[in-house]
Amino acid sequence: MTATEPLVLVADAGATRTLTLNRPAAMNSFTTAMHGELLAALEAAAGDAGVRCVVITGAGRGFCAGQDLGDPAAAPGKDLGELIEAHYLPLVERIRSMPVPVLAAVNGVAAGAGANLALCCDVVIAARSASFIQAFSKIGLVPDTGGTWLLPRLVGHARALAIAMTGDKIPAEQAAQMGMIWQCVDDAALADTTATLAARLGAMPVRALVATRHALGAAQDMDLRAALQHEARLQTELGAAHDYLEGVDAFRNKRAPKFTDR
Ligand code: T3D
Repeated sequence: MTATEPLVLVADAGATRTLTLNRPAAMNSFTTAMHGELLAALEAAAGDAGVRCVVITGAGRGFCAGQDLGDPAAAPGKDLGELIEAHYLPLVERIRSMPVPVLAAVNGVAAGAGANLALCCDVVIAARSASFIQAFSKIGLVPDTGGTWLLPRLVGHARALAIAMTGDKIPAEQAAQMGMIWQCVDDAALADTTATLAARLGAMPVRALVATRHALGAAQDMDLRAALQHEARLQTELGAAHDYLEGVDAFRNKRAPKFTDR
């Protein structure tokens, strides 16, 4: 890797934009510079009407090893809370507010903030050789990058607490079995499986998919009545949008729909 090589590679295939974390020698761990490039790439994807699905993956044998522990931003004496607020918080919020589905293609180990970066994506597909490590406890920290919120919701309190306290490596297959991620596939199938799902979701009514992400997240903190009312409000919005009219017309006329809303 040369000094000028991007820290995040950006590639388009149809309406899918793939963002590849590109610090393979350091397991794609986060420096301040890589944070800047990833956030900028996500902003660009959000603003590009031609992008209908985003994939985040890693170069080399790792997905992401969390914070680069050698980066000056994380040097002893620094306020780590400030680092989190400045970089990891905006990253999670940017991903969770993307106007298109976001997939994580976890090609190798995902540790610390790297694990939770994957888990905050909409759909996580991992290679069989990949693993997830809540590495924070091993260096005297708590899970960040949304880990305290995401993990219990994905796997339940008992598993979340044990995973976070032990910092044990959870193999991809076990992660899929316990519902931490969507799917574990053979290493050789990761790219194709991800590309196929990304293309499929990108051809769907992405505005409704994004509203579905929002609705499921919001419902976590609602009682049933509030969730029912929230669903009704969303159907009011979506039912007046182009994609609903298109979907119903295509169904009634037995033709393939062409969804364009974002
Ligand atoms: O500042 C703060 O801490 C606040 C922010 C918190 C957010 C966080 O993410 S805290 C958690 C930080 N991450 C970790 O603690 C994970 C540290 N890394 C590991 O535990 C292991 O490297 C892995 C399990 C990820 C992979 O193990 P393995 O045996 O497959 O590879 P390796 O040999 O350990 O790593 C390969 C290289 O990547 C190695 O460099 P070298 O010796 O070949 O020059 C290693 O130092 C480097 N590397 C891996 N992780 C990091 C890293 N370099 C800097 N920072 C890393 N996080």
